[in-house]
Amino acid sequence: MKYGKSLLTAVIGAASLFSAAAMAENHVVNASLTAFDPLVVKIAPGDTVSWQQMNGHLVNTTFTDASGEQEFIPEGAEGFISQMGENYQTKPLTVEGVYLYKCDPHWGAGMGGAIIVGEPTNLQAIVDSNPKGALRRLVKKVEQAAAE
Ligand SMILES: [Cu+2]
Repeated sequence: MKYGKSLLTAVIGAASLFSAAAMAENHVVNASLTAFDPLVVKIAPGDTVSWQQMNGHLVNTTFTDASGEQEFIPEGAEGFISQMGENYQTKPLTVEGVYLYKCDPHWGAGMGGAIIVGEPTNLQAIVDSNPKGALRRLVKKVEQAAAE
C-alpha cells in the first residue's frame, strides 16, 4: 500500500499545482483621494494586482530617501512603476514577500500601499531598515495585516 499512497500523494500534488495555476486571481485596489483601498492586499504566489480609479495617481515600488533609491520588495522580485493615470496591472507576482509601493505625487500625504505575496519573508528586514514618516506608518499596517 505504500506505493499506492505515494502515487496518490503525487496525483493530488500535481492536481493542486494545476489548480493553483488555474485559479490565479487578480486583486483590485481602488485609488480614493489620497489612499489606496485596501491598503494591504494578501495574495497567493502567481496572483496579480490591479489598480482602478487611477486618474492622477501612479504606483511605484522605488522609494527615495537621503541615502538614495531603495526598493522594498523581496529579493529576486521585480519592482514596478505605472504611468500616471494608468489602471495598471502587475505581472503574476511569484516571489513571496512584501512589496511596498507609493503614489509619488501623493506620497507626502502618505499615499502608499503594500502587497503581501504568500509569506512576508522580507518584512523583518524592512522593519529593521528603521523606516521613518509615511513609510513607517505603512510598515505598521503591513505588520498588522501579516499578523492576521
Ligand atoms: Cu496618488
